[in-house]
Amino acid sequence: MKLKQLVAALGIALVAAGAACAQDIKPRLIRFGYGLVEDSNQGRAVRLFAQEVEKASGGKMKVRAIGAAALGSDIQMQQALIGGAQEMMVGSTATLVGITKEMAIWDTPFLFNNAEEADAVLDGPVGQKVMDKLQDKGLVGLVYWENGFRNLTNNKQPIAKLEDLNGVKLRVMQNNVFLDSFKALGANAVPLPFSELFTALETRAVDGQENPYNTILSSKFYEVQKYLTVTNHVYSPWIVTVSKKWWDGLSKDEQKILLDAAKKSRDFERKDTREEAARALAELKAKGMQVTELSAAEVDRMRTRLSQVNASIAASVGQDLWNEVQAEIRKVRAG
Ligand code: TF8
Repeated sequence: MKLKQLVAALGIALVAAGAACAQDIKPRLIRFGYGLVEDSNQGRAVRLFAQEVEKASGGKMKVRAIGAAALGSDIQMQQALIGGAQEMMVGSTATLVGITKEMAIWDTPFLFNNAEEADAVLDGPVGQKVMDKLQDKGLVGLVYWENGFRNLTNNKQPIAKLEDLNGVKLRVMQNNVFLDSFKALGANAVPLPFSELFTALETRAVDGQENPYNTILSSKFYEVQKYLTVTNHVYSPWIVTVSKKWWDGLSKDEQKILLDAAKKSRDFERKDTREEAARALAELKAKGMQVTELSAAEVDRMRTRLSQVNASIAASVGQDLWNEVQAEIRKVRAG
């Protein structure tokens, strides 16, 4: 390096260091838990978040990413955040319904027709409003990520029509909307945490489950499930949350670093998830899964049957919130 360049480089380094000093950032260790394996869309996005936080804080804030539910199921981690024993996590909004009932709005079957509608509503004022409800309960929501449109797998028989679900023992998330939805479809719905799902499928304690293609692939459900039916029955968001107890002790600069990194991770995660989802079905077929596409008539029957649960969702989240979400969706559809 020439002297002139060296001086210039030093100058830049000094300015950067000065900026970091002017900010109020303390050494912090952030335990960030999640349920899927490291080699998953969830794991990749947590790693990106960790890198962004370390970069923006000049290495002062360190994120320890802990996957595969090693810190517990979604529900156990939520409690750890509320109590202040863990700083951050990402998990399904569906598992938060016991804490914040408004989250159930996102479990409405066939609520969104596509990912663009989901992004617009979740990132818009109603999505923020629902997220902010967490604050009274000791959690701070930062951003929604995409879990994705859910599809059905089972080990009993191909599901090509509603009646084929009769008596199928199906694991659902620990959430009443999912329980009621699959009961309405005729399945024998069993709530279980995700962390117990692979074993439950393997030992045939349950016949089937429903999750996006990405998860069916990353969690290797194809090893223990033969049949996949493309239902896209609901769009599942993930949500990145922080312990409010811990968040309230952070400086404004530190909070901003986390929020900015969370937004970057959201944009990365959605893109990554969509790319993976686009090729995952072919991969699942290649791994030996037998895929059934439902006829349009069967999708309609399923949709009609599932609309039975709408009234109870509206009652539990409040009719006003229900109406607001419907209005937002109409706005997005109108372009
Ligand atoms: C489920 C969810 C899970 C997520 C994950 C553990 O079926 O879709 O994949 O909550 O964060 O439980």
